[in-house]
Amino acid sequence: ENNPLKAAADKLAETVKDGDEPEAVVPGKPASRTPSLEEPTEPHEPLPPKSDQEKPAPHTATGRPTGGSSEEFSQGGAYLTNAQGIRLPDSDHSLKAGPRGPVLMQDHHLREKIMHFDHERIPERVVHARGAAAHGVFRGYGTAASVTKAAFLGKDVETPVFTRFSTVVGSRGSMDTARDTRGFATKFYTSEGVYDLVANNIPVFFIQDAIKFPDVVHAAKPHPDREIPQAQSAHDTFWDFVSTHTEAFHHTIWFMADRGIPRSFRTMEGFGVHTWRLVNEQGETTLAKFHWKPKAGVHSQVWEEAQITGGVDPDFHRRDLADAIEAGAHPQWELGIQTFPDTPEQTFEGIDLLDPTKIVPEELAPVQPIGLLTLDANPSNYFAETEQVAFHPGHLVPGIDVTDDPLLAGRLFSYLDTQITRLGGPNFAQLPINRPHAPVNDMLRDGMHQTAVHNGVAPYKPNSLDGGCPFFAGSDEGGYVEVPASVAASKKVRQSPESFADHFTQPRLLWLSLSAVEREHMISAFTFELGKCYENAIKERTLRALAEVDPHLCEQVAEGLGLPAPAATRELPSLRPSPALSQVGDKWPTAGRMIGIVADDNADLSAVRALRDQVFDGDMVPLVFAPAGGELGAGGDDPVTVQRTFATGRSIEVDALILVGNIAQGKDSFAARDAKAWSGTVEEAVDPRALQLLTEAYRHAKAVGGLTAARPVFETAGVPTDAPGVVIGDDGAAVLREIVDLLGYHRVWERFPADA
Ligand code: HDD
Repeated sequence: ENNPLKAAADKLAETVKDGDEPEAVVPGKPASRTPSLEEPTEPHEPLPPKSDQEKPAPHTATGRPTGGSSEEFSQGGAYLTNAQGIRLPDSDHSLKAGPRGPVLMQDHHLREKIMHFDHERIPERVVHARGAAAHGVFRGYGTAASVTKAAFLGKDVETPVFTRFSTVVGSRGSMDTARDTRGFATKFYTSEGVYDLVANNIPVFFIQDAIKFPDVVHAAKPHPDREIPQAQSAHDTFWDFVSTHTEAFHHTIWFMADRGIPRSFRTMEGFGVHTWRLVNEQGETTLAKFHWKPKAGVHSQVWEEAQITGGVDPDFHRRDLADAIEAGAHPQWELGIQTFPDTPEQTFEGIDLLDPTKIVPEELAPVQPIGLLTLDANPSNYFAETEQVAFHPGHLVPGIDVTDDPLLAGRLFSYLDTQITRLGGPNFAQLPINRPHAPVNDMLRDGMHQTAVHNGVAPYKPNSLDGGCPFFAGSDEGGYVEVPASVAASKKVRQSPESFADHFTQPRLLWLSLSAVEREHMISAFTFELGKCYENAIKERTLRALAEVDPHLCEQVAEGLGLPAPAATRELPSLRPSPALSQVGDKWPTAGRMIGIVADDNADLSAVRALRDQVFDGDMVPLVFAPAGGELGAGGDDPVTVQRTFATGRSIEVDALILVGNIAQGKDSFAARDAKAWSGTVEEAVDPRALQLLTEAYRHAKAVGGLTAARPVFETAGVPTDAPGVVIGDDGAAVLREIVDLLGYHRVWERFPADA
């Protein structure tokens, strides 16, 4: 009973037809498998191993499994062992000839420990090296059934997923808040096999042809001589490339906009960039672009905030994602598609759908929701999961196929190839995080890091020795059948189509669609980035490109650089703005936002407690800031735990700030001494660190509030109490209500009227 060999043999016997009956396989005896000349035609489970073929024992003598999950492999039992399972009495001292004598070569434990350590790092991803990820679930709405047969998009079908967010340029240890594009890659473990949507938070790409990927990446990475700057585009080689290769301009202008410095992974949109070909049950095809829409709204940092964050909390986005999930504020995105008829031209409203540097404005083709992604669990091991996950745009399921986008073609090669270096061989699909949740029977064999113990003798097709296993699956059995799309018969050329030639109309569309404050941010971003370049020729060339986008943009940046503003070479097109491209204007849910409450021992602690509770009640996160750690009101009935001291906390962590007291420093207090060490002065009536918290939050257009007792802090800081988004009152609950209302718009932009 429960004998897998017998069960498999019985199953096999059932599938064998009359008149062709083989001898029954008896466990322990060789099975007779007379090869038939023809390949069998009925699908069935793989044949059992022959009786003379033993797999490694599935259990140890103590009954512990030797295979299966990774913990069972490498982490079990109460005693420290070496990699061979030998228990160890000591792991702190090398084996020596006497306590002060030489270390002995025969110390095999020392050698194994150091050998393994020496190889702990694997090559980082050549791009997107820095990332953070989470597990989750995707629920299909069933709304896409008319255009795709992909099973995971079916109504209420739930599919486990793993999503990794990343920056592109920086190394693994670089800061999260660099101005950069963000990766947004999702692995769907569907019932039909793995589907990867390898997306970015910017809807277009730098290049139209994958052959130029090494060029753009070499230009953006640190200079090859000194290897600086790290995780920055603000340097000569990047702008040299972008200004001489203007098809990169559309992507570049997107990350010079606020999209380049997201507030959180949770507040980013995602875009599949390419046009994909969807196929429904009837075999009809539709072209489509994928969009992720964050439920929390699209929201960015401001530039100074991003720079401060890079120093005080380089792990800001990673921490934010993990904290939110741990706190139960599970981030969500709706997946949507823009659909276009699959015409022979593959264009829509004059836009070439095969050009990955072009968007289709949502006002022309609405984004139609097809499912919901919820990230609800943090990885338990960064290396095993986040580092070893391997995405590939060619991991597709039936119902989703490729188009002839030349950028996509190169990606379909590159992602598989890169894993061989990064993960040390071709068997990375066997790593736990990459394993499909659908059965795998691939006939791929051997190679570095092979962990499967395959059965059978015939990993080839056709065969009769393994009973014809495994069988082919056509469309009806869920096989992936490529769409028989026509291929243009033409001569071989190294050329782009004429329809890829316009590099400036869509950058202008973005500029025209932004709000005034977003335009000011973009002007500052260009001015900063080009200001970091040394070569005037590069700045001048970029200004010429900016002139083709918009004269105001060009003039303002030129003024900042101290250079003359060139004129456009053509009459700039008047375009209808696309409001969907702006991040400003909508109101969003405030759940999961962070509210700083600033107090000290002299503050009204009952007000602090009440505020803290009300913030929690609104599904937001309160952070109590105080001059020193520990508790406010320590020793009293109901002390308040301090989450951030003035030394460890900065305003960048919070979305809004409420001051409860006047935070004055007693002359001999710890606060006064600490503030003196920090600022060199104890003159001020208000702790200078509280002033900094307030002025920073104010300058970064955050809602700030205070109880009436805190007025002196606002006055000393020079923050006008009647400015937009500044709320002072006696009633903490009322102050918080107003603050939360302001938070729905993310920032108080009207505080700084923009004139762009
Ligand atoms: Fe790429 C990683 C997204 C163009 C070659 N890419 C990578 C990741 C994302 C993207 C999100 C990180 C995946 C992860 O978290 O592991 N890449 C994009 C998008 C593109 C794009 C949206 C354009 C539409 N990429 C692109 C091109 C090439 C590559 C044109 C090469 C010809 N990308 C790679 C790569 C990486 C990668 C070298 C590095 C690590 C990896 O694949 O696994 O193969």
